[in-house]
Amino acid sequence: YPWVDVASLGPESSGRACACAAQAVRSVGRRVAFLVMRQDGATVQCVDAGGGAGGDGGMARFAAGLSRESVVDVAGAVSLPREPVRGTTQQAVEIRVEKLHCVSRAVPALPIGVDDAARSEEDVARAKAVSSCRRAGGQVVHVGHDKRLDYRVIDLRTAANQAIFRVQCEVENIFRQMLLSEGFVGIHTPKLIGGSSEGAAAVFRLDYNGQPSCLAQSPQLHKQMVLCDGFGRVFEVGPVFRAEHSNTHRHLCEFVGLDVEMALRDHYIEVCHVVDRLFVAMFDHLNDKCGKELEAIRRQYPFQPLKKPGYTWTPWADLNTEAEKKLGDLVRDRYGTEFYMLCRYPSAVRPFYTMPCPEDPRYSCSFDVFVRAEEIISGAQRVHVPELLASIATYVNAFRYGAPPHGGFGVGLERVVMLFCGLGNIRKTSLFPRVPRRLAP
Ligand code: ATP
Ligand code: AMO
Repeated sequence: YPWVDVASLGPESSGRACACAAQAVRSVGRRVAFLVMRQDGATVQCVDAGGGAGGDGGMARFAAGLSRESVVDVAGAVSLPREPVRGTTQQAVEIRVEKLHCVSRAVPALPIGVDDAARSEEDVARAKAVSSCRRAGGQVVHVGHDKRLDYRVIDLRTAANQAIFRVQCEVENIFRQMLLSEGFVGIHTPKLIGGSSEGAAAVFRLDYNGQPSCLAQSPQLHKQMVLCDGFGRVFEVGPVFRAEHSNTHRHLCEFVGLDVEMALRDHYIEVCHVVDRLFVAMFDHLNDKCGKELEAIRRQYPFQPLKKPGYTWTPWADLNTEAEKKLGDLVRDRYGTEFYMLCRYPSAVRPFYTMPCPEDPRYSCSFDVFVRAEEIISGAQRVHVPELLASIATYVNAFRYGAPPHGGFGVGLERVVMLFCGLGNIRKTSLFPRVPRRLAP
């Protein structure tokens, strides 16, 4: 038999699907077994009707005894099932098993089941109401967030999680492709650095061969230095470390930063235009090309509408989480969009490297971008005049040897996916999230 992908199985296919995981195993009598097999997020039902290997039903009994999540190699003929397949992720055809080989046997009692982890809160509530859900010790099995993360290796097998990380890969891909097509150069800056780059409070400190050092909170200082090196437009995709101490729905201690820095001709609005082109193209692409993935995510995590507006905020303070939400409601209701940019933040609430506005230095040449009322991007024009900068010697010196006016922005990859997909918690968009009390798996 030729090797086939489960996702592309059709009525005319015939072949062998290798290394599928047995998501569900069920037997009927002693001669018939049903296996729901999963490969790369697609599932198909395999029926062992007792015909294979001698026809005495031995193979069906072997199949029925397989533990869930065992990796199994199946060969057989594709046929249309007697009853149409229920469940939206499963293939409309089934495989009549002729050969079956268990490649790797999973332990019989899994700490969490993939079908349990795949259940939405609504599914659990509905199942409780009709009492038709699988029960363990009289309880409907609902897998809590921490338990999912403890057993992330199983949790990541759900259709929604498979889709989330495929969407994340697309976001990173579009970021690179689009910037490369506009003449940006990809760079890699050091993650072990001598001091904090954003604010001393949220920095991980460590010993670097006897010298005090930090894990980079952003590539900020080095991406600016590269700009002074004659690269007119650069970007970086790399890890960013923040010593966050409280658990929030949108902060990780390690995340993937998407950073941009570029020379400016006239005004920091040139950076805003890059952000606009990049993210409009990105969101259009996700809507056009990731329909299947977005549907799989929505099936488990339906989007919740935002609350109503009505809020006052003092003009010289930074926005807190609640103020961001209220602003989001107002913009959505007035302008019909959940993707917008806020410019000219008060200088006092922006980092030391931010350029004050020439016409009124109480404001700064800076902006943040919001999706569904939460920040995904921070950006600004930078101070390129050495006398105006704080004293980090190697950084300030870079501006003494000739430095063009420049600006840029930073985006959190996990936040883009969380907010685009309305997921509500950044732990869902990090493969192995690092939050204050979690260092494993
Ligand atoms: P960044 O820290 O990179 O600027 P951010 O979204 O955290 O991104 P901030 O301006 O720092 O933006 O914070 C905005 C608001 O988010 C804060 O006023 C606060 O309400 C909340 N917040 C930020 N960091 C934390 C944290 N570590 N713990 C709890 N709340 C936080
Ligand atoms: P800022 O500190 O706002 O700006 O970070 C930029 C973007 O990174 C994301 N982000 C986070 N994501 C997950 N967990 C966190 N703890 C976290 N903190 C921030 C957000 C945020 O918008 N140097 C500047 C950027 C620049 O001006 O170029 C900076 O780091 O999406």
